Amino acid sequence: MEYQSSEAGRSGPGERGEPVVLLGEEKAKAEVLMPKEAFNRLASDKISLERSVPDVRDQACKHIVYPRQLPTASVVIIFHNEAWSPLLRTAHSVVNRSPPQYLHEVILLDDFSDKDFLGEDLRKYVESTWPDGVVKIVRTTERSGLIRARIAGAKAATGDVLIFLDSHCEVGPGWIEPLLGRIKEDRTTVLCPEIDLIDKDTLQYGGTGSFSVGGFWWSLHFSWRPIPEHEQKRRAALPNGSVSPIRVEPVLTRIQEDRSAVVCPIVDYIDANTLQYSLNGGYQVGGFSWSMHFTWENVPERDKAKRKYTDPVRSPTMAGGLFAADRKYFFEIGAYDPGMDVWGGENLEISFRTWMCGGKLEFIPCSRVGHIFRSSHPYTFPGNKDTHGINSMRLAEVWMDEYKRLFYTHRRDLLGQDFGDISERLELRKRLNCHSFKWFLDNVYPEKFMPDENVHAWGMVRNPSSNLCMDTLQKDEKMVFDMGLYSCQNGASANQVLSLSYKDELRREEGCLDSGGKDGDKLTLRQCNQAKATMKWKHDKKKNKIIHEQSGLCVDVNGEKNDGHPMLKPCKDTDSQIWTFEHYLD
Ligand code: LR7
Ligand code: MN
Repeated sequence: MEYQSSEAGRSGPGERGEPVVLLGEEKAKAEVLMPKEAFNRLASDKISLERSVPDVRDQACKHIVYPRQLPTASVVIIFHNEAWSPLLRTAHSVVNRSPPQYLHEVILLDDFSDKDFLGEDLRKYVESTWPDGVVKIVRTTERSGLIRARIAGAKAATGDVLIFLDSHCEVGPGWIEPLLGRIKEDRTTVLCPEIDLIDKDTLQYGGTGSFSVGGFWWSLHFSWRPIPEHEQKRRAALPNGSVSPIRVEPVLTRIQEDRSAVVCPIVDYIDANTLQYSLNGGYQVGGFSWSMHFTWENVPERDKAKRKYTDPVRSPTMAGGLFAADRKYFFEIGAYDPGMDVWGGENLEISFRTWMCGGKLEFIPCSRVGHIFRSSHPYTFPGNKDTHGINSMRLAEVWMDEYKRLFYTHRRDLLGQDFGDISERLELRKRLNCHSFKWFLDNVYPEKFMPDENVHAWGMVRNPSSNLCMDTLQKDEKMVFDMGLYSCQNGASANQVLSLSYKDELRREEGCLDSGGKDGDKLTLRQCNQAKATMKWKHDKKKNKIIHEQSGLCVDVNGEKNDGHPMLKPCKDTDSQIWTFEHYLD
């Protein structure tokens, strides 16, 4: 692969993805810029626009040979007032690391930026750097927001496959072939590369380390989750030793790669009588018996295990910015909701819609793209609107059926707000004959916890004598914290929703109450873990106690202070140990 050798001997700040650390005056200057740009622009400006990045792919990825005929790509990079060096480093990395025969074009879609250097200067730079015209600039005539900007980019594109990127990315070696190969194999797949982290302070390019898939919170924010067990099983159970069909046709290429390889095709059957051609389902490798006869053997575990690092991983959702789809298919399944403004929500919308309307969403482990994760948005939100909130309302109203209630539990403030006209999106859903949201939950995201379904009880957990309820006190559920108490809000506060699950957990969406089990211990909310005996609780609506199973101690309201915490106490007959759930389901 040429790009690797040409990048090998480079030296300079940030090469090989190394961090750039500023000192003295420069450091001070960078700190002043930080709040505005939300990343270290001075560090970025020091780094070559064509810097090398480490090849963080698994070794097994490097041995995959793709068909020589792949669909062509239009890479669409949308931006609004992006800084110069990250924007152009994105473009350079794409041109330098994509085989030219597959790169139909790179579209820099300017969403009505008002920074001078993004006007004429950018045009001149692009025309002189890429005189063959492979990089094009398309500009919107009003601020469109990232959703409509992507639609505009997709409409301007003419390649077979669309690949969207944020305007502060660097693609890794070999990033494009696995995306194009998989779409060639199945045009109804929507694909995300594995997203690597580019540090906002030092611009260091670091691998993600562990593979994750996308989930969501009922507040309709995106979350990362470990690959669930059912997906690991599905991948492990793919036909014994079969390799993805994108590895067929590789005989010559394989020998070109390694002249010491002796290569056999898979042998299919042609029936001697009927001449019917049928595929060899087995995909085995050759062995021998001690009587010196040839035998067919199953692919040994050691070779199968490698596929764990190369096969597509199905994911319920995507983060949003970095993905590939067959261009025509992207429009067939409804592109994006053009009624969504500026930022937010479109990532879950396209995820739910893809699955519900017959497509698949996958992460491709062998395709790696780095992204600068910034701490805030370095651009304005016209009208100061909560666009994530309103966009999420549109998505909930169109796609989530009765489950939209769980979104509004978190966003009561949105109830009754104007979310615009959604009739065309409802029409689309009907026309495509899409599945229900329940189908999506059952089939694509079965591990998603529903606070008010398949549980013993849920809602406010109230101590009647004090009228205090268990309350997260606004703490972020991703953190570890002690459960608090607050005066009961009569079902109006998402902070007071807890569920008693069939697994005897006292839990929220992802966090479960845990306790050391000693007299006086608080109840700590942390990541649920079914293996933990200290996370099991018993409650029955007759005695109204909440008993910590492992220790046998009872939850006690512990005083009447609003800022207090419930704690474990020896069980006794007292009002301070009485608890009722708002809703009992059995
Ligand atoms: O009005 C705008 N017009 C634009 O063209 C606002 C933004 N943009 C551009 C912007 O210049 C950038 O290139 O849109 C792109 C995305 O904006 P970011 O970088 O501010 O978004 P983000 O990275 O913070 O947010 C993630 O979620 C968003 C939800 O709307 C989008 O889907 C982003 O693309 C998405 N980014 C990623 O998925 C990258 C990986 C992050 C993770 C995890
Ligand atoms: Mn981004």
